[in-house]
Amino acid sequence: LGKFTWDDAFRMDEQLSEDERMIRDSAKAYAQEKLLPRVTNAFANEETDPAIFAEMGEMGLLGITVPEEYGGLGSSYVAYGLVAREVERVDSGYRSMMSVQSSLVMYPIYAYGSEEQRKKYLPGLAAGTSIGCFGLTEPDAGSDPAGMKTVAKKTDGGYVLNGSKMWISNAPIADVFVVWAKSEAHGGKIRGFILDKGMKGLSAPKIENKMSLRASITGEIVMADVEVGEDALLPNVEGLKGPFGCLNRARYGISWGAMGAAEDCWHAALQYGLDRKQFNKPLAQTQLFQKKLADMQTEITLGLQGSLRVGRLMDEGNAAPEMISIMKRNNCGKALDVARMSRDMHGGNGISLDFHVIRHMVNLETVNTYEGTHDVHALILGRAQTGLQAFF
Ligand code: TGC
Ligand code: FAD
Repeated sequence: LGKFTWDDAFRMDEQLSEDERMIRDSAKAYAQEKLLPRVTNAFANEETDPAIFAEMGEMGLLGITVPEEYGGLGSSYVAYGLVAREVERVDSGYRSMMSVQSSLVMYPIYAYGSEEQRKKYLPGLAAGTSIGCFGLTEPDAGSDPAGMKTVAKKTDGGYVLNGSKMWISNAPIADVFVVWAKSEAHGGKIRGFILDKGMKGLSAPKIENKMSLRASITGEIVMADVEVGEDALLPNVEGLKGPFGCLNRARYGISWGAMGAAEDCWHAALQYGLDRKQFNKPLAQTQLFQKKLADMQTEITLGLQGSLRVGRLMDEGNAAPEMISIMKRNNCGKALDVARMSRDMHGGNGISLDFHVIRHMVNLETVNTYEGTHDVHALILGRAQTGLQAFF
């Protein structure tokens, strides 16, 4: 008979390479020792510590799949997923900071950028001494990014950009802005531009009063006649497949990350049930409590195994975007269910930040919404089955 470990039911550990286990363990040690002690205050006070980027850079957690010659780790998508899981086990906001930097800023500069752009930006982003953000969403274009209004007009030596982006992670503290705009010189097609902090006409006001992802700063990007040279254009991609190519990577990472947050909620519920007695016995000795623990274990085990499969296919260059939609959608939805259940199982204590679970729960509301909402991914999967477009 095979061995059964309650918290690694399908023995994921033995499906990983030694390198992957090492990267996972060092991410876990960093997250537990450096991020966990500061997260409650950061969330309560809505404070983002920019030093976290440099710490992550030092640990090699930024740009894990980017080649070493540009400062990355040159490792696998599975390793990237394992890191996302460990960071989000502490907080979805911290994973957000990391995944925007890695998948949404470093990846497009690496994949679509010129050699000069790679050399100029990637080493600082990998070290975390430079902070990046990714501007796709606009006030009137969220699920439908093709409806964006930001435009780039041709000038003599480059372009002038006008428009605004909304809900942009890292924006108020960013040094590097990867923004997407309709370029008149390219027949109105969507093109990517790299903007630098301090450019005339560029500002990134903070969005206040978020009740979710409070440890990760979010802002707008306002572009009022921002003039850039030709060298700001990402030369090697055109159309929505540019931003979507980045989103495929980030969505995949989120599928792992959400499971990390869910695991933290599950383990907390188990421990709480063992410690807390009502009616003269531990809560964990009741049938209802055990049924909920079994549901959590089942969903998390299946979710992690699915992400691992997609990660292996990504590492072979053989994953389809629809596979990523299945995993992003299901793991976020299931993580939210687990967090809500765990919150309930903690009774009154469940609403206190001291028990961590409600923080995960409200964070996962965002995770379920950004990078394609739960329902938008259903429509992607519905289209793939029926051949029928249900977006509009
Ligand atoms: P559609 O007609 O389907 O496609 C337009 C073009 O894009 C190509 N494409 C893809 N390419 C690569 N990977 C994918 N996943 C792709 N999906 C589509 C497609 O082949 C086509 O190319 P071409 O050459 O033929 O033009 O596009 P649509 O306009 O009908 O839109 C479909 C829809 C609704 C699925 C899409 O717009 C969508 O996914 N909406 C959700 C928007 C979204 O995810 N926004 C995320 C913003 S970034 C963010 O949230 C960061 S949070 C990060 C954090 O803090 O962690
Ligand atoms: P909408 O698109 O208006 O959707 C509202 C509701 O309508 C949803 O339930 C949706 O599922 C539903 N809906 C939409 N279209 C359809 C349809 N055709 N059929 C049925 N239902 C539909 N964006 C970036 O570009 N960069 C970032 O770094 C970034 N970070 C973010 C950080 C946070 C904290 C948050 C909250 C968001 C962030 N986003 C970012 C934006 C995020 O990607 C969008 O919020 C998301 O894509 C949804 O867009 P929306 O908010 O405009 O909602």
